[in-house]
Amino acid sequence: MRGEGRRIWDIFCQVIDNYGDLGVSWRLAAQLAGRGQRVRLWIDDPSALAWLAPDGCDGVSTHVFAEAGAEFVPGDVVVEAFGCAVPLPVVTAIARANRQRAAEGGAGSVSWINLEYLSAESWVARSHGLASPVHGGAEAGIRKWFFFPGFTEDTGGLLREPDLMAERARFDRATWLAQRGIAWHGEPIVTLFCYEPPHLAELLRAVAQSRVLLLVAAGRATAAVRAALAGEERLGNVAGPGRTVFLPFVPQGEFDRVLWCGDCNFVRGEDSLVRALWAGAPFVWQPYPQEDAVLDAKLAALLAWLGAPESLAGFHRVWNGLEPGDLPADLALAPPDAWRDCAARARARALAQDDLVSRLLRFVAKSR
Ligand code: TRH
Repeated sequence: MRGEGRRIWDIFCQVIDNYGDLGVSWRLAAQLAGRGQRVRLWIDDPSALAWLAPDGCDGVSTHVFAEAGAEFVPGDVVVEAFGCAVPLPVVTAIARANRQRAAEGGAGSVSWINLEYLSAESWVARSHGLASPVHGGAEAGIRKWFFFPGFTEDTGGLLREPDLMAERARFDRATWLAQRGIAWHGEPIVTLFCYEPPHLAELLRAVAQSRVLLLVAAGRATAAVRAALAGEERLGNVAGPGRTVFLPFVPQGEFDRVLWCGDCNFVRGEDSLVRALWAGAPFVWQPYPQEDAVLDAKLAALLAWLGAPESLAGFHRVWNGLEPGDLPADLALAPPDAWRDCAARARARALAQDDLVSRLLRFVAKSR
């Protein structure tokens, strides 16, 4: 081991689609570096880093996933993000390094960690921290540890920068919007980061008819909104005082500020859900599209952890196409006190816990 507490990390990430895999891996890498760790991030497709993290981060270097071959020498911790299956030479190198370290007098083994997807489901706590040994072959004897992020003390926790809440408290949305040339006259702000939710047109209709500013995130959300708006415009449904502004891709820190502007934030997937929680305003979540039963279970678990009032839970079920009926869009445009209280209480509960990186550092210290 290289100096107590200061380790070299190899984080492996394969981009499936969207930005969550890279977004979470980068955030983890940057936060580890912020705690004095050295991180090598191995990615198959780094293209989104150009906007997600244009300034890079001291202590984090990026590498080509496929180039982790026979020459690879692992640092102290290998993280496989979201079961991306590290290349076989990496596994072999972990086994070799562990044999060498043992022969040199037990300098501590390489920790091999599978960082899993975030879910509020109850099985997460049961699976967090389990190890899976490799049987047979040259790699026999090494163990892969499963680290599950989560919303409770008995899981791996949530990623949170140490200074995030102080920055949030200092944030002034009028100034921020003005600096970005976005006209704002004090009307409610709703932000939208989504896939292709079935009731999107209803939301856009309601926005048009209210005095609301809708900020739409770049990429798939913008494409979905433009497509829905085109249909609604043909029907003459979207004339009114509400305004829709399409945002460019912005770095992760700026994306937080988009959410800090929102009186209600529509988010999706994994990372933006957590960012919406830290933002503290009411939010509506669209899980990554999967079979209805899986989606239903994930959503129900989150709503239960949130202690969501029935109006918020029902809104989520309709928004995600899990329940028939019209979308009560006006609730999201002027969130009721019950939604605001729920978001504030959930954030306070999460803030009272250690963040993911603190737990991961402790976990690694124990699992070597
Ligand atoms: O992009 P996503 O839909 O990612 C998804 C989910 O993580 C899902 O769980 C996973 O299975 C799938 O990818 C493969 O949503 P998510 O997780 O919110 O990630 C978006 C990231 O992009 C987040 O880190 C915020 C960042 N982002 C910016 O920094 N700036 C932007 O302008 C935009 C639009 C996003």
